[in-house]
Amino acid sequence: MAYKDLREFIARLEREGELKRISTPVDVDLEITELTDRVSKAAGPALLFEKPRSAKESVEYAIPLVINLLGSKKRMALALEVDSLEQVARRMEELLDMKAPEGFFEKVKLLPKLAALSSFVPKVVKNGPVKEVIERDNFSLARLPIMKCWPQDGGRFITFPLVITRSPRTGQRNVGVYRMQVYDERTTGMHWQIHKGGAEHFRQLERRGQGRRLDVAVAIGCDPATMFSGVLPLPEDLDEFLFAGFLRQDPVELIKCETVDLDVPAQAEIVLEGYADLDDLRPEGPFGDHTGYYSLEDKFPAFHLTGITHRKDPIYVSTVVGRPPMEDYWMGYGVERLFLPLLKKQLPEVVDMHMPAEGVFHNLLIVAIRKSYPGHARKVMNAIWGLPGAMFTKCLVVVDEDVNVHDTREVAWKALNHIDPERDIQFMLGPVDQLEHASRLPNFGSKMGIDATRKWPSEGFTRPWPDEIVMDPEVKKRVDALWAQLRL
Ligand SMILES: Cc1cc2nc3c(=O)[nH]c(=O)nc-3n(C[C@H](O)[C@H](O)[C@H](O)COP(=O)(O)O)c2cc1C
Ligand SMILES: [Mn+2]
Repeated sequence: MAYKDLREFIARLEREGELKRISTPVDVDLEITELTDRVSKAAGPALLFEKPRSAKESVEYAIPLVINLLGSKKRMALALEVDSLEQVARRMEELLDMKAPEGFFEKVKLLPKLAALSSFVPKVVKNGPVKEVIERDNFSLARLPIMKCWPQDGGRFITFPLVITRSPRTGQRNVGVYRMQVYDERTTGMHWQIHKGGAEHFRQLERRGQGRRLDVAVAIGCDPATMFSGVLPLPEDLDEFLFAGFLRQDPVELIKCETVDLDVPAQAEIVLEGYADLDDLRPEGPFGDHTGYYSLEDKFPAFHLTGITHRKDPIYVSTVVGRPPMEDYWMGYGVERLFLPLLKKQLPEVVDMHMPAEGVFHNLLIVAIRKSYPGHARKVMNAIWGLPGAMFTKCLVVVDEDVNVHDTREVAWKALNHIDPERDIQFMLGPVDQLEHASRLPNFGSKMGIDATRKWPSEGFTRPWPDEIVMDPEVKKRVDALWAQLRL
């Protein structure tokens, strides 16, 4: 049975020994980060801070803060109610196998229309706990235990919001997790990066010239599949809440907002309603980011609140990013496993892929392929750089199928042995992630592909390729028997 809401997930984590309650008052300014970071690095549990406070503001918040909910392989699996993420990947494969159109784009385009998804279309309901308290006049963000994460951060940031918008062109909904810097009690920043769904809707409004305000609703604290759907790089015409329904095998319940024309999860803990204004861009940041560096100040739209609805006793969900690995790495790992079947549909030669934590998603992607023709690795590089999401990959390493991409020591050993750098490294120019700080220009820079496959005579490599050193199996057997006796 799908988790109905955040609480059911928290209760499950507690039963599994995957969540620790902290009743000691802890400061939302930096202290929660430091504690969470230590727990993250030690592969520890989710944390429920029952008494967040702010010494600076002299506040003891009435609302508890939960963090690191998805911060391990086990909790990612619990979130999606599977024994291992491979199970979700298999469900994804089954979904894709129901119809077999040609090519990745057709597949992806088809996703929203698949009959198998139709039973998971969000259900609009009349009542829901998120309406237990409706605040249209006397509302303020100051009651929420919003963290200042790192010393040089430009302020406090809501870090795990589900930002909901509707396309002014097609009416299609989008949900994305974009951080929100608190400017005052009723205004925040809206950090949707240039390539993301929310930013596209904002541009569409500008192009159409029909009004200057884009309705935005923000849900904080939902069932874990719904929260996770906000970080998925889904195609533009696939509603994240529909996909969340597929992930949880039960439709998401939505309910109408009070002050804007949008629907939000009825089981959410807290919903912020408001709009982004084309004429109100403000400095946003700096913010200690996924990369382990601060992303610098830049201009983003302001989000003006028009109301807040919440449960009687809401729980605020936060996350903190920084030097990897942290909670976001495990979310990225979930995305990697879920999207591998989709990648394999388009590129059947792909055997496996992995994004190591140190590469912070876009900086390093390792792909193992079944190599069938000369130049095959280059073909795979070009294809991956043309895919949504994967297009940002800064360093792409293509290895043969016998390499375990999850073992970075094995990858480094084999790849470094296999390359003649001048011959095997391919540079490419194109769009880069907005968080990229080393590229020559914001959002535009170079990428590198490394062909670390064995080189073939048909690729001009006519020297003999040596075998890997492997012990004779008979000898291994004899030594197995000796091993116990020798006590080495
Ligand atoms: C913890 C966390 C914070 C994130 N913050 C941002 C952000 O501030 N801005 C942004 O554009 N993307 C951010 N992302 C990535 C987006 O959520 C992700 O790219 C998602 O696919 C966007 O959805 P969209 O494709 O519908 O726009 C964040 C991801 C995580 C896991
Ligand atoms: Mn989207």
